Amino acid sequence: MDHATAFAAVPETVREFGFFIDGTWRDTAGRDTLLRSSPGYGRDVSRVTLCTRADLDEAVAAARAAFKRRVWSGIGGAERAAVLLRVARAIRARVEELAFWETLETGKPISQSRAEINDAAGHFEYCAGQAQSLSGETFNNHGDDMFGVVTREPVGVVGLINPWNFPFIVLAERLPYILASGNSVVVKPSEMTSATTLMCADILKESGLPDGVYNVVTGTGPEVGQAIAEHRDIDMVSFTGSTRTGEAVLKASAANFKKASLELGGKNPQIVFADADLEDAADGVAFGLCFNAGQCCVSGSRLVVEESVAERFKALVVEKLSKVKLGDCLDPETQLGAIVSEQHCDKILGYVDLGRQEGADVVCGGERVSVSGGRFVAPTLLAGVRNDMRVAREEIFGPVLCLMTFRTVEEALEIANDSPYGLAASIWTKDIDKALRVMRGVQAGRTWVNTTIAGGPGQPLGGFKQSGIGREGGRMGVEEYTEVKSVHIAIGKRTPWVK
Ligand code: TXE
Repeated sequence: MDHATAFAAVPETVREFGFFIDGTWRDTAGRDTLLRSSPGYGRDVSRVTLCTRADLDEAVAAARAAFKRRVWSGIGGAERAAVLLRVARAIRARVEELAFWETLETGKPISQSRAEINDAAGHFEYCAGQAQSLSGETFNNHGDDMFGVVTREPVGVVGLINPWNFPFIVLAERLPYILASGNSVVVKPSEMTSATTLMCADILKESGLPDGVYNVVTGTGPEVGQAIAEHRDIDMVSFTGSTRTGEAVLKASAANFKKASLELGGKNPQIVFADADLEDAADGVAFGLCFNAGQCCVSGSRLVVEESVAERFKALVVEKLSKVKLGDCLDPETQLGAIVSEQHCDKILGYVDLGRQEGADVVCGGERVSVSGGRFVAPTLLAGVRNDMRVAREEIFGPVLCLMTFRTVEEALEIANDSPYGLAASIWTKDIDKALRVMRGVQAGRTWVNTTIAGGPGQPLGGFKQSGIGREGGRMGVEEYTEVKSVHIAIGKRTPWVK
């Protein structure tokens, strides 16, 4: 079968995955397993092992041993960079296969999966540079008898707990940053979307990453995820997921006071001023809502529009949403993909009902759409929403947009910031002063002006308030996974303390 045919249709057989410890595959024989049904097609596509705490202990021991052997932590940044660049090349060579499995398990459109896999390679390339340039500080101003240096060293063994919405790109926004300084890793992908994280193990091994540095244990959050957070031989945990689970991870990580980096939920405002290019803004709002079917932590799910243009803007957004192509996830023209699980679909539609009960109008969408055997939710606009309604405060995590209006810049900021979350915000205006004032005032780790969900490896990601702790990506993303050591070095003969 040629390349194009192999990745063109849902496979006839279920793909079995083992798990990966110390450079070797462990098979699923005699183990409890979990079948994954593709959200876009309603057909079983993959099966993973439900690992146990004993499996995790083995993975952590392998990661610790590799760290202590210094096979990765002890080599130079240039050598680490060479491996990371080989990984990037290998990812690019396997874009079609990785994107295909990403789409099958998550339900995202294939064009989006391809873009995410290519972007993932970009993170490995960026981190090759970071591996070589990571440095500390020197203090040559302590006087003639003292010299100071601040060094950075890898934290050790990192536990990485990842979500189902962006399995490979979330991995790539963390893994190469973790590897750049020499750490070892134990990853637990979401039980629903483990394939590409497992496939990454072969890529890393073929690219020369020493055995034991990258380990993958699959399974559920309450079993394996919780055990990672609690594990006394893991030095740092990085978690991406819901704020509620993030709280549990943070509490469990106190067992050995491990470092923690958390990227959590969001309820992100799209603030549209009357002087914006309304056509551009409506397009951006439609994209920000429909990207990953709204199952996105930085989804622009609160539309905060200046009252004088609200009716006109609402019509523009509805027109855009009516043209979004929904359906067959392997069709390159599809823009809006499937909803990850039946339970999650019920949750999204439950919020639409709640919106009605709270007094909102369902202007468009609001219903489930079944095509190609998959489960989809039509892009939905709720108008007449107040910011104190539950639909405006809670993360719906689907293509459901809540429209609110404001009259002044101050009111826009008040609405934007009146949220337990602070992950992202978008500002649409052609007035530079207004854009800068709102950018400064808004409480959000990522802020966009006249665009939304833009980014790349260089700039950090993370949230204010209940959207998280720490930053991933950029130089800070590498530094996050290091410990800082402050060193004072005496020069010359000591002035005696005991006379
Ligand atoms: O997330 P969880 P779920 C939000 C979104 C969604 C809601 C629930 O609102 O509707 O969360 O989704 C692992 N200890 N986001 O239930 O539980 C789990 O196996 C340690 C926002 O899928 O946060 C998975 O690997 N780990 C978000 C990961 O945590 C545990 C992305 C995320 O699952 C665990 C996803 C435990 N006790 C959902 N319980 C974002 N910010 O992008 C579960 N896990």
